[in-house]
Amino acid sequence: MADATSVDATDHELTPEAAGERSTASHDQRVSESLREALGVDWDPAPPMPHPARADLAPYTARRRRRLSELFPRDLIVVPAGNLKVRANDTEYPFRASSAFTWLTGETAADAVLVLYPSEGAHEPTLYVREFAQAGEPEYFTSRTSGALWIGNVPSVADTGAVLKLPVKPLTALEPDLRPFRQYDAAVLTGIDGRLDSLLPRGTDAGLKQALDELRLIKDEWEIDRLQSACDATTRGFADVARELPAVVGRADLRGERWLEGTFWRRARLEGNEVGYTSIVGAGTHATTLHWWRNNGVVAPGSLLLCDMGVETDELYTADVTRTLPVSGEWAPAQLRVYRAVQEAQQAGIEEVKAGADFRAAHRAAMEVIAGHLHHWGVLPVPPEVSCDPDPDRPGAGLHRRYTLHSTSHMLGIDVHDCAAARADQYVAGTLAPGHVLTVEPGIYFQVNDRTVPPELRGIGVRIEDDVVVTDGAPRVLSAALPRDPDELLEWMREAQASKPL
Ligand SMILES: [Mn+2]
Repeated sequence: MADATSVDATDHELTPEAAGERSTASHDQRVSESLREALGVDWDPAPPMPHPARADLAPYTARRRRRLSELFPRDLIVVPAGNLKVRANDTEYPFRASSAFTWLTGETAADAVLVLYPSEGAHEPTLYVREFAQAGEPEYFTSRTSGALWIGNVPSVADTGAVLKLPVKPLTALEPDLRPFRQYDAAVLTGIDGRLDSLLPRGTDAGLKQALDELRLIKDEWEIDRLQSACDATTRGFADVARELPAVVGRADLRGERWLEGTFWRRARLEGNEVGYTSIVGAGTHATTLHWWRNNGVVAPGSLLLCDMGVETDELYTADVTRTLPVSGEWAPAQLRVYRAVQEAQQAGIEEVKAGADFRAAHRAAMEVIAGHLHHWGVLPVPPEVSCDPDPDRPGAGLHRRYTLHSTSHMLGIDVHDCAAARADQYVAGTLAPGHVLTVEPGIYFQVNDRTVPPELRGIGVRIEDDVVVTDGAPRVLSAALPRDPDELLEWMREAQASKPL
């Protein structure tokens, strides 16, 4: 940061007087009296900042708020976006609004709060948003966190209301508006905005978090369109990685995994908000570590590269996709054997993603395929039907999990592991319905130090992950543009490597 003159490191409520007298950051210069006076005058209004939300969103958020309202007909409902979090000293992490808040409003700004006021069996919404200090106000120049000159303007209250199509007030109105409700048992999404929690000391979750996660299980058409966009951008990011892969293979002077992580991240920033979760880029034996996100390894020739990466759109919907690539552009026989087994398992899983099926059906189908191959290879010492028996007390049950480690599916949406607070009967023990979006992501992981595995298979890790929508008919694979067939994957890599980056 090149901020030589700011006086306001952390306290955006700093008074003009204090701003003139204090230098709160160690590297700041004091603002002279003359400068402070000069900065207060002779400005035209700061250029307005259009609200970034899509114009077609408002009818969907209105419907979502109505559905929430119906579940809590008499309650004051309060859902905050959350606040900036300190990374170190006076620097913060990039802000990312709470998922339920954005789902209900389309807003993504820090400190914003949605309040649904009960009114005759329904609710009247008000969105409170932070305004930034404008030209002529002292903090226009002096505040690092809310000075429009310092960090850029934000959309006005009026423009926010016009785009999101709901009543909007400045954040300064929140405290007085909530004062009559201090003794009220409000339903608050707690633990996200500490200042808000203190405004409503009797507020409790009251089942709100669970209700919101259950409402979010079924995606509307707008959300599926955004998830498709996330998958399309993710597909382009994978092509970027495939294109740059040859440049890092075998380069001991480069941290090849880190380079490729950066390659994907650039695509995520170009086409969306960010990556939806920390990218996993594991070459060679790192592919057998499920959450390998140190991404600091060398990409050795002849190894496999497992990339689990997803672009999060500006509206905060994320893809969650994994491909495992042979870095030198050809499969070694042992690698191909494992890859084909995982692909067969994934296909069996995807075919179970249909309305009326158990959520766990895809997992069962994928595990039966994998256990069959493991047994055939002499790795699994019991028949697959024994290992896949759901009765944990049966001798031999679950032994295949040593090599598969994780479940095959989770819901996907604004959160990569979406709707985690939904009750089991609505989610993991429930039934699939049109509008559910889930991953299908089986894997086989042979640890390099596993004595139960034939030496030629040790150190091989393969996962294939796609994002699938439940429809009234066949499953719709949002990430289908990325090939999964091992031959098509090689052809796709060659095409990417023959293409120009821009
Ligand atoms: Mn996943």
